[in-house]
Amino acid sequence: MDYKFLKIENEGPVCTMTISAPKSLNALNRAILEEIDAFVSSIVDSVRVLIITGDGEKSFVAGADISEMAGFNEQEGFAFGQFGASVFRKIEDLPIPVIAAINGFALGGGCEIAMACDIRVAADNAVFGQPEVKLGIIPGFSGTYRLAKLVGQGMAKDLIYTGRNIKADEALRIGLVNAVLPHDEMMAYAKKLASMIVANAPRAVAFAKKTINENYDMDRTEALALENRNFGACFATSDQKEGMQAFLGKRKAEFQNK
Ligand code: CO8
Repeated sequence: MDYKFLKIENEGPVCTMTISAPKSLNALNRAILEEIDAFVSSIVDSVRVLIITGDGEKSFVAGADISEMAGFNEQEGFAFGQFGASVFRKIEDLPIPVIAAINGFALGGGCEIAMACDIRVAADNAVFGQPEVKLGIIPGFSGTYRLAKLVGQGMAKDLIYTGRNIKADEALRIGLVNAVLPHDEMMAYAKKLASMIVANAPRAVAFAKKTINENYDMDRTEALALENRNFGACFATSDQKEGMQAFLGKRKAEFQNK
């Protein structure tokens, strides 16, 4: 499929999706969200890691498109929020790891799409914030939930109530991002992480993601039982046999994703 707002690049098992609407600093309108939705739904098994980034030097995603939202009534606001949140949930639920490579502004919906990813690496010029209350709205693509989960309620409330922007170093300090790199090294670092993931047993990585995501909202007993079930399920995969035989045979494992 041809996309107007997405650039898709496949390098072996690593796919990079670049959101590209440079005139609005890659702000997300419905058409872009529809393309992301279609792309994420079409990802094939051969893709083992997805990297999401923004086009240009300056911005990852500068939020939802304010010019599109400005005239919404209540029902339209509800529907747009619901659609955006469903697209981000699809990203979060992909059976493969997703790395956000944050190359600049990650504001509002930009911070929210980054938080739907598994791992966030930021360029040193990245700026994060949930400035929605300055516009008379609240984070609507699941930011109230994911930001509080990631950085704690106190810090989430500070950022969301004040709408203040923070730089990459503060985002690192509060745990919003995993790593900060010089701008021109950030994508190489994201790809290095991707290649480390790709070397591992695909089914095990998928089980790990599913387990971490699902036990997030469970109580301890349920969460530990889920881990126990999924740990057991790993032993029904041929990759577990291969991984352990390779270790014992002092050779490199060749995983089949089975
Ligand atoms: N929407 C639409 N257009 C935008 C957006 C945006 N979010 N961000 C930037 N643009 C446009 C600007 O209007 C400008 O367009 P033009 O050249 O036609 O005037 C162009 O991009 C370049 O922007 P600036 O000239 O402002 O560039 P600066 O470097 O001076 O500033 C900033 C960059 C700081 C990123 C600034 O553009 C800015 O503050 N942008 C808005 C950031 C923001 O408030 N984002 C949150 C939006 S709300 C949101 O994301 C809610 C998500 C949940 C939605 C729920 C649905 C109901």
